[in-house]
This record gives sequence, C-alpha cells and structure tokens, in this order.
Amino acid sequence: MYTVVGATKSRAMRVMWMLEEIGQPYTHIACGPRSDEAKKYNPSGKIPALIDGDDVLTDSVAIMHYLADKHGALTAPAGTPARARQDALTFWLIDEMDAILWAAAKHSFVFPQEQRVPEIKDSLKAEFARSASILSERIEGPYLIGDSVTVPDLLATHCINWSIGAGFPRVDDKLGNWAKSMRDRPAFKAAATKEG
Ligand SMILES: N[C@@H](CCC(=O)N[C@@H](CS)C(=O)NCC(=O)O)C(=O)O
Repeated sequence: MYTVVGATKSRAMRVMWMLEEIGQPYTHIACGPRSDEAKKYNPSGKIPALIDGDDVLTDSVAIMHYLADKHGALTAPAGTPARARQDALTFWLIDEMDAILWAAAKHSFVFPQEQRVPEIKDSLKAEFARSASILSERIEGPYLIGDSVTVPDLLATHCINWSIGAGFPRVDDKLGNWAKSMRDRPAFKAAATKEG
C-alpha cells in the first residue's frame, strides 16, 4: 500500500489524483510543507513524498511518472517518440505554469518578508496568461494528447486550479471548460475531498 505525504491542498494532490486514476489504494499523511512530519520523509521539508515499501520518493512529477510507468497507465511507454512528446509537454508545463505559480507563491508567503518583491506578481500573472493561451490553443480533444488521459492532463489541471486559488486572472472559456471536465472526473473528486 502506498502512502502519500503532504497536505491535499499542495502538490501532493497530484499524486493522490494519480493514485485514484489508477485505482491504487493509499494512506495519507496530511502534513504541511517544512513541518516536522514532512522532514521525516524529505529532509528539505518539501512535499509531496510517496512511500512505497522501503523507498521514499520525492517530487510530484517524478512520482506521477514512477506510478505511470510502474502501472502502465496515463502515459505513453518509456523510450518511445510518443513519450518524448508527452515529456516535452510535461516539462513545458513545469517551466511555463508551475514555475510561475511557485515564483508568485515565494513572493507572497514562502520567502521571508524582507526578500519578497510583490511587484513581480503582475509580470508573473501576464506570463501565466500567455502560457494559458498557448495551452488553450493546443487543446483539440478531451485530453491534451490523443484519446486518453495522461500525466500532463493532471499537471495542467492542477496548475490551473492553483492559479485560481492564487487569484490569477481567469483562463479563457475553452481552457476553463476543459479544466472543469478534468475536475469532474471521479478520481479528481475522490482525491480533492480527502481531509487535510
Ligand atoms: N518540484 C517539487 C516542488 C515541491 C514543493 O516545493 N512543494 C511545496 C509545497 S506544494 C513545498 O514543500 N514548499 C516548501 C519549501 O519549498 O520549503 C514537486 O513538484 O514536488
């Protein structure tokens, strides 16, 4: 049985959603970033972590790929051009969405007060809006790639949800409706309603 370490309202949600999608049971340690509990599993205090037997794995996207490869789900097979294209989209989302949201978080509440530069947030919001338009244009079907859900669908939806929570401008209706359809998935709802 897997154990997910990290609060539901953090990047741990990505891992919980992934586990729900692939139908794997898990227990949940709902601790916050930098908490003593988080540091037991990752000395940096960063969440999420995944406990799988004797192994403790870190980084939400690394964990999602680990689970996708291990269970042969939500991914193109490793070592194929299809996987390289999928990975390119995943890394684009990390660069162009996750990193922007994380920078905004750092300048809102993560950094000590004296290191925050709140003025940077307008520029980050504009950058995120550009990324959201690019992503919106690329959506053709129910999923970002092909006819089935893959890791980047979960990552993109999580980033869009995060942008809403962070008070970023709304994404366009096409992308917003797509994200809503992802949030309507039973696996998303099961993970999102976990306590903590
Ligand atoms: N790239 C990592 C980022 C992990 C991360 O920064 N998580 C945040 C919470 S969502 C955290 O633990 N922040 C505490 C810190 O950076 O000290 C991932 O995707 O797991």
